[in-house]
Amino acid sequence: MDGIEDAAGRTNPENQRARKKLYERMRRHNLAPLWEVLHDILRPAPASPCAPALWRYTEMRPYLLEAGNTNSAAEAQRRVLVLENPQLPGQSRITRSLYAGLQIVMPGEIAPAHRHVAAALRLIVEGAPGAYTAVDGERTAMASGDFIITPSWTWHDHGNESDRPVVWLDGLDLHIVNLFEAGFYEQWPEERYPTTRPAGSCLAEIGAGLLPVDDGGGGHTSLLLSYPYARSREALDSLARHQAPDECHGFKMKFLNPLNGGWALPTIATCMQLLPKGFHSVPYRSTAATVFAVVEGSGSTLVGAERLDWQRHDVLVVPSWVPHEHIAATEAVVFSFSDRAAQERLAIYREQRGPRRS
Ligand code: 1HN
Repeated sequence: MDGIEDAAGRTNPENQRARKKLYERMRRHNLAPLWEVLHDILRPAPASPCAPALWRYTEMRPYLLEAGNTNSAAEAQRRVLVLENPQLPGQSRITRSLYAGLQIVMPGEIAPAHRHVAAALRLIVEGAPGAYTAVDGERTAMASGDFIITPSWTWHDHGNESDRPVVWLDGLDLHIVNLFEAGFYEQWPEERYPTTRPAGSCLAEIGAGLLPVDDGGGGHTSLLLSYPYARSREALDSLARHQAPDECHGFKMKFLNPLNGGWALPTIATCMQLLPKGFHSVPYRSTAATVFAVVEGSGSTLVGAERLDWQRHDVLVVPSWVPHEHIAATEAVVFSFSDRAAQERLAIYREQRGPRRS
């Protein structure tokens, strides 16, 4: 590189002064030299500023409860502790493109109705009979391990009619929407959006693979809003009974939009995986930074040079293109989400299955 620089006269002080002056004059016309920044813009492979990180539920829960007793859900709009990537503080990001947070709704509370372009997913951590989220006027029950979606621009409020706090993990595509400067947000004038359908209708109908005959079938988002854990667990067990585990993922299944066979949400890919006791995966990496949330069991994930030891309800993040492997100490079930769905739509997604490290 030095030789080329010398040939171009870069290291010559007189030349450097001339360049500086050129750049200053150009800047007045909003022009900048690409050759000074090209090495930062074009990299041979993704070099994420994000760090691998682990959030322990035993450490987060006391803060959540304290927040629950400090302000009301109505006052806070959404009472959430944001899981911030340690390398991106103050940005409300767990990865460059995704938001994650733990939300608590105390007994008797309502998180008021609103809607936004950003789509949301919920993984229920501590559910209870009587806890619900309502999407466009239909309530869905929140039990531990359930996966529930809030599609883009749908009215939603959350309530807790049980006698204990309910907690869930939120994931949103906020930073994708904001990158495109396509965000809108509205509050409903009352606490709750009016009821439009009986609780659980969409699960009873679309969950049975049935749709009123003349309905269009929706767009890019799943019309099935709830994927109860009991059924996800059964599906994983069923797969494990007739198939060998994938060497990188164990038994990993994606949450489907039953109307088009694609991902449940158009931007965020969501999966649930079963890792048999003692399973040690072959390293894997992809361009989709991934958030993992432990539903059952314990184990470790080796991410680059780090080892993250996880237990039930912990959350961890693996940055883009960093090889990682999972080791299950007990049988484990792990939920995950990433921006893979958006990357596939943009035709930029890549993955690599690596050889085992010696
Ligand atoms: C939001 O609307 C919810 O509806 C949760 O529960 C977290 C984080 C940022 C922006 C909007 C919710 C959110 C959010």
